[in-house]
Amino acid sequence: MTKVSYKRSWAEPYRMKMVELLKMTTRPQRVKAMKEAGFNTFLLRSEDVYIDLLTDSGTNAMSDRQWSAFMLGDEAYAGSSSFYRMEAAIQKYYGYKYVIPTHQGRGAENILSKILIKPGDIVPGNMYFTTTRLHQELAGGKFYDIIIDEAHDALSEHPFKGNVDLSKLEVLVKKYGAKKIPYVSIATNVNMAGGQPISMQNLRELHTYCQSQGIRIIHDMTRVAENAYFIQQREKGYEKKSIKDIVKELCSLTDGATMSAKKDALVNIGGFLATNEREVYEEARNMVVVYEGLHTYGGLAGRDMEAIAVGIGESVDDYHQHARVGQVEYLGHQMMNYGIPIVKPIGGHGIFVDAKAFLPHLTQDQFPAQTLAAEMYIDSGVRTMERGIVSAGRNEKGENYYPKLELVRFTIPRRVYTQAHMDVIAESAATVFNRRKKIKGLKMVYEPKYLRFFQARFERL
Ligand code: PLI
Repeated sequence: MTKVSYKRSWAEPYRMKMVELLKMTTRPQRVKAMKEAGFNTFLLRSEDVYIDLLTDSGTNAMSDRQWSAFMLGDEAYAGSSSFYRMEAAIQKYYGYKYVIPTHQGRGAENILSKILIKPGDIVPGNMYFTTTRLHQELAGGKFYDIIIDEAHDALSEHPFKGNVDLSKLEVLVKKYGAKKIPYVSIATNVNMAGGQPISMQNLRELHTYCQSQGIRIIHDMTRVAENAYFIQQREKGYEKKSIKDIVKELCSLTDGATMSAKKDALVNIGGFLATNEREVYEEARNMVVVYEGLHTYGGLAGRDMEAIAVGIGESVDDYHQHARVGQVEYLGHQMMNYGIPIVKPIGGHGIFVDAKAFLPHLTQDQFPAQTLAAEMYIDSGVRTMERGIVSAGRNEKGENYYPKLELVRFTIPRRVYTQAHMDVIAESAATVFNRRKKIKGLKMVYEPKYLRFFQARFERL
């Protein structure tokens, strides 16, 4: 393979052969749509959206090779050859021994949590993710955040904000004992911190410590190749290593994994659970039948497994990652040039705008991030997502959590939008930024009981 030259501009290692036409809307149409959606971007109809940055999950564009592989899908109920091709790709690129397919990431989280966690157990992790933590809690565990403090600081420029603070883990081990900790939950490229990576050195030190204590490391490898890209770019000794080799090394320092293939692996649906332990595999193989489907399809069509097998290979290509993260960085730099406050360093899957700094005249109770997401849509039809007080919800006493980070996520789907789209997004953010002082906050007029950010409704103050 030719080495990527990072001295030159990146460009996409593909060209377009089919395009999806979008509906263009006017400002009055968008004002109406936003009102009807109760100022919640989750409640918009996607046909009213011009550039959809709600999530990078399942929104990727598949390649010609993935679409061709679709036609090879073996839809047999049992023993599908598509499963064996997906299993072989996972073993080859990630190195895990045993594989159980699931319909998406949370299907794997459900099964693994049920197998490994007993009521009263402690699950430390490098920041939570919503579904991951919920499954740990539903299995009777309690999540503890052991990520470094810098991860909670939008302004910290630490190159590896996904790192674990080992002293926080040692405190938990001393307090509860290693037997109460079935595993440490490690995400590669930490979503909630802004798509921030863990370093190889930090993971190696964690691995050594966990081995000495007899504690597993379970890897949420949803964005592992993007994490590997940052290691290649930032960590000493990895400059000349390929993303493929770095991904394999990351996985080798962990004992098992859950994966949402809808992100890194470049597909629209799918996931899996992987483990190196025979007993865990045997149990998972039995349990998947209850929740997902037989152990050779786990809720997926044969064609989905074919697309995952091909997508995994494409995701570890150096040129692909250079263009993927390069595009996110391009947008981030455009926004910084306009003076827009964003979480730094720029993450792997999106730009996280600091809504508290963007709209300092709004109190957190006036929902600055929710407000900004609504304003972005009205300005240009760009759909983003609130990650602040609305997402954080309420505690057991019914009081609002007031999270330190009040963010709007501009998530970039893979291989979907062009550099010109990035310019439009940045210009729109700048337009909103220039009239920020005139922007009024929101009040919540409908609040659902669970995961309120999906369906809550708001009105302008
Ligand atoms: O959406 P799933 O069930 O395939 O995967 C759940 C999931 C697990 N871990 C991490 C780090 C995620 O980011 C994740 C899903 N993320 C979504 C949907 C997102 O919009 O970020």
